[in-house]
Amino acid sequence: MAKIASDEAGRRVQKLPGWQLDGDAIKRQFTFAGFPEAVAFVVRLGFTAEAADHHPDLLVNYKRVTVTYSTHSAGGLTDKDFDGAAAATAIAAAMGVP
Ligand code: H2B
Repeated sequence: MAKIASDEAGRRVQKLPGWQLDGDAIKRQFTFAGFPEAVAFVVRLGFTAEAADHHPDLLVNYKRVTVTYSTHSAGGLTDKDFDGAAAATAIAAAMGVP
């Protein structure tokens, strides 16, 4: 999996609402109605991530979930991270978090 150059990564992240570059990673914080919804999101994204064999870092703070993607084996960002970010965004949107 080819590492994406930082200028290209900057262009791609701008197309993902709420996501930002953080060094060699991309991240976004999602805010849900409450803790159960935040945990449900983590479980749903967890199954999607496992099926894709590409796993985000997930931080739960009460009703907020911070999702961080980077491809460890590539030492930076790859297509898999942007696919994962799009999947996380879609799961949250389906739960009413645009
Ligand atoms: N997830 C992420 N974010 N980066 C990786 O390099 C990675 C992964 N590698 N999930 C995968 C699993 C690898 O360990 C397995 C063997 O495919």
